[in-house]
Amino acid sequence: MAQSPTRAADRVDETRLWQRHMAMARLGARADGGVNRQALSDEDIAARRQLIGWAAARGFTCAVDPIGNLFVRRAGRERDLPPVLTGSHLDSQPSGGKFDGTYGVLAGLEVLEALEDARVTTRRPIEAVAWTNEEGSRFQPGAMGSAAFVGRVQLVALRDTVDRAGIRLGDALDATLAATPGLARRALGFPVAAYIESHIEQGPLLEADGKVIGAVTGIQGSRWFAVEVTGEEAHAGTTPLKIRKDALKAAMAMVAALEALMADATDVVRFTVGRFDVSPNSPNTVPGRVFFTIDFRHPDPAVLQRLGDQVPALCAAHARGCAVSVTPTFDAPPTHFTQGIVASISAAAARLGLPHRDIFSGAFHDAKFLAEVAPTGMIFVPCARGISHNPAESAKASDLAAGARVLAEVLAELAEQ
Ligand code: HGY
Ligand code: MN
Ligand code: MN
Repeated sequence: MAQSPTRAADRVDETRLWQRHMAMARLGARADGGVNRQALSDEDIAARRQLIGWAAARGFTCAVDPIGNLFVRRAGRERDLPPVLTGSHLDSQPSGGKFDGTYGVLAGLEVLEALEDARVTTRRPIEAVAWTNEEGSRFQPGAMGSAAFVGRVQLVALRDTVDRAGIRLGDALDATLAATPGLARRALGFPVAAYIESHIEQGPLLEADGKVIGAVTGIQGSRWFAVEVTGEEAHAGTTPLKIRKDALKAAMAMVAALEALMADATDVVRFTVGRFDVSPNSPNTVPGRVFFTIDFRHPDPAVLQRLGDQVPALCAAHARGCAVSVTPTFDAPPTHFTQGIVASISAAAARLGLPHRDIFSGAFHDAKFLAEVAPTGMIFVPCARGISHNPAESAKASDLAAGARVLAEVLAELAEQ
């Protein structure tokens, strides 16, 4: 009897998917169980090499573009059609977890393997992609690879960005590309039929609701600023306060004023000062320089504009005789995903008997930029207590596999269109 055509979703292998997460987690492993695999680092290179190795073992071809976006391709029946893309990122926060970003890349690879195992062909090629520098921790801004892919930022302007050790992004990128030789090289950006990204929710809603799948409807807006306060180093014992240009005291006043500006009794505004560098950082020298970052987010573009536009003047108003520069480093308006794609994700979850709900993303993702050039959607799965950007980040193997099954259904459908 002819074997009934299996669905790729039926061939998603929970153990293979989980073991690959554990293998990736060893690349940049922290002693506390988390991951430190920052963009374009040796650890990132190791992760890229691991992905390339798994892809090659299955006969998938790999390609890379000038900003290091890494593509794993499964051919379609009509090879020249624009591919359906899926993926996320392999870079992590300095004290990140095993699943943020990695899940989306490995779920994409898992679906390519499941399609092979099910002997399912697709009209269009399907590619799993690892976007460069989604986190924006080492080099600002975030989602750099996907933003460059859609032409939102120019690579040439990014190459001179430096990390805290003074290493240029261009040099780290060249070293990364040189460390993965032999890959087909692509131009930056090409036509994409559709893009689906799988990701842990990084929040508590799915777990609290007892849902396994989130059909993501959109992403809130983000505005980042880099603030540099320049005062005058002076002796802590001999310098009267009234003649000091104390960069730390000024920066503290700025942050206090920003906190008052961003105060929101409904707790919708997200305001974070994540980096605060003081120099010379000596107990008995008045700080001459402070660098700090602002990460401000909101779902309403009017609020993003109204509050965000006040940031530079508010910092200047609390300069206390210091020089202040406020540089916008990221400005991404809210994103709303394609209705049809969101519906396909919900329908696939329903077909597979998985409890699901619509959900809006508080975190940004590469899908934010892909949505500018192609029908785009995201699949969320729960993570324990919503914890992320934290070594304690964790997820269940069964939930990861469930998300990959929904991904398989949706990709197979899109790749036949
Ligand atoms: O910051 C973000 O929202 C993303 O997790 N990098
Ligand atoms: Mn992420
Ligand atoms: Mn992240």
